[in-house]
Amino acid sequence: MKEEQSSLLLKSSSLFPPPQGVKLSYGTAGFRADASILKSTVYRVGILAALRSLKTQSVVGLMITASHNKVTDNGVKIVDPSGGMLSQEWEPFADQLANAPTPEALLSIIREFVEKEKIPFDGVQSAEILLGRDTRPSGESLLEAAKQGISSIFGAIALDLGILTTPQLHWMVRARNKGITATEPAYFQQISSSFRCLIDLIPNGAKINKPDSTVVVDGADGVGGEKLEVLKNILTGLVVEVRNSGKGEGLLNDGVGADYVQKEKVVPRGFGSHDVGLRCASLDGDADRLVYFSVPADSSSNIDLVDGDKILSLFALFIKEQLNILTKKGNEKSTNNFEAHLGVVQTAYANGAATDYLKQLGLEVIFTPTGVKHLHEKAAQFDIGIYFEANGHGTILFSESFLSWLEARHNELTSESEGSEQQKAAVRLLAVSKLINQAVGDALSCLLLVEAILQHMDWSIHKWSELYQDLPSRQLKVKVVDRTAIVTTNAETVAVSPPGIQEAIDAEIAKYPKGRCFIRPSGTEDVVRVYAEAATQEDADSLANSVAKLVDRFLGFGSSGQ
Ligand code: 16G
Ligand code: MG
Repeated sequence: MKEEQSSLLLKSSSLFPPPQGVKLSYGTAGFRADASILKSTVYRVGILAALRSLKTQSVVGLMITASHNKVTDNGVKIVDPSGGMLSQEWEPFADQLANAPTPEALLSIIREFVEKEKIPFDGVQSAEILLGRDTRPSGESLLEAAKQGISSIFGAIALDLGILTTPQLHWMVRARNKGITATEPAYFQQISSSFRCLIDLIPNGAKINKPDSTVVVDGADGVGGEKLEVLKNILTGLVVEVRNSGKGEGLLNDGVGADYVQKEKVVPRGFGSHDVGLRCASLDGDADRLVYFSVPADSSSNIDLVDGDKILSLFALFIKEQLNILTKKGNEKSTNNFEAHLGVVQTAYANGAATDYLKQLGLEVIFTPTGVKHLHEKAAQFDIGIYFEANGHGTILFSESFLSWLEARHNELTSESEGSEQQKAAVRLLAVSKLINQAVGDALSCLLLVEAILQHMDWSIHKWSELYQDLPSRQLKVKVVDRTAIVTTNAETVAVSPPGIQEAIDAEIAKYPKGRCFIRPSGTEDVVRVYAEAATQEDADSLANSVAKLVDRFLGFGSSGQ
């Protein structure tokens, strides 16, 4: 590393001292903490982003958001050149950078890493980083810190894209590296036109004048609500009413948003008995999660939740149907067929009834640990891989080889039999691949796909919700001395440490019909999470409670000395 580079790093990092007595970890989805202690971390992630861009010789992204966390928190994460999450191999380096106590320690960590990774670091190569942030008030000054980090690496430039949803930034990084226009208008144009294409192909003509063609969306008082206000004006074929768009008095994620709705199973602020029967949806604070809900007739605050599992089921059903039409044996040449491998990916939080339903559709279902990076990786192994967490984060991935086959087949069908059912199925699948965000789960694009499929099927939210009945479940969290004492395996369904705890959990599960329960350390909060499912709500509650007590007995504050 050149002398000037080293002294620039020493000088600039001395302006961003790390917080005292805090150990930061890249976690499930980047660094997150109270915004007041994050400047140094964000500055250092700026350096990390520049190094990642140099290493990959591609554009990377840096997003400032704390998603569904409270408004006073913030966070930062990196978008890899593919548009996905930062390579997990780099996470330990991110932790080291964030926790280096002094400018000198920071410099030596960087030096060592640059050498080990053979990063071209001569100031000749250039690095480019796209920056985005959500609507949190702390975002602007943190973004400045990120810019300082980036400009402390010679040859690195930052392009500030301002306020964006997290999935928009992922989409833009991916687009940029593919040589496609990477702007917000281009993003809106792509998702609105592919939505329109699906609507135009609805059997028996568009049904947009039906009374339930309106979807009412809770924008969590965040960036998603703000962007949806723009998107809805360029959409045709759907009426969107946005509430909690961030323009009013309401506070981000405060009694609103997908995380609140999914966990509490109650209406968000601004919704109530006047919405009985309407199709409602909720985005999270950075618009990478989506859940639907409706307010039942006898209620003003309880909801009928239509979660990520049901979104996944709806998508799987539609894709499977279109694939069947496209590849059905007929008079076409058999060489034109492609045995597309369609699979779905879930986590242990998926409701047991959802998994049964998907299996019964004949789909291959696989499980991974919690966190988008794990699900995404597995879904990418299929020709068409659909992944969703119950909390509403998910997308559909199409492999390059399937897409090139689909393009070719589409061209062939268009010249041979334009307007045939098969040709329409090919157009629909191509439209889905453009509508759905291939980089990461995206609430706005998923919302449009759900709406297009519901119109296609001519289904109400109730019909959709009745695809299967969720098993009653309960989630609890337990504060413990050290949550890392829990080590899990089999996609987090079995705790291998502390010794004996799994046997004790199994003994509890055995007491309840259809009982299922697991524990895992949270990747975003200092707690252990307990999930339980059983045939009745009472049983699910009781199972969750007794396992929470077990966790407390093994690892709680009264457990030391055990
Ligand atoms: C993060 C993850 C989400 C996961 C959640 C679990 C991403 C983009 N987000 O929000 O997928 O479900 O963490 O939180 O990966 P927990 O570990 O606190 O339960
Ligand atoms: Mg989020």
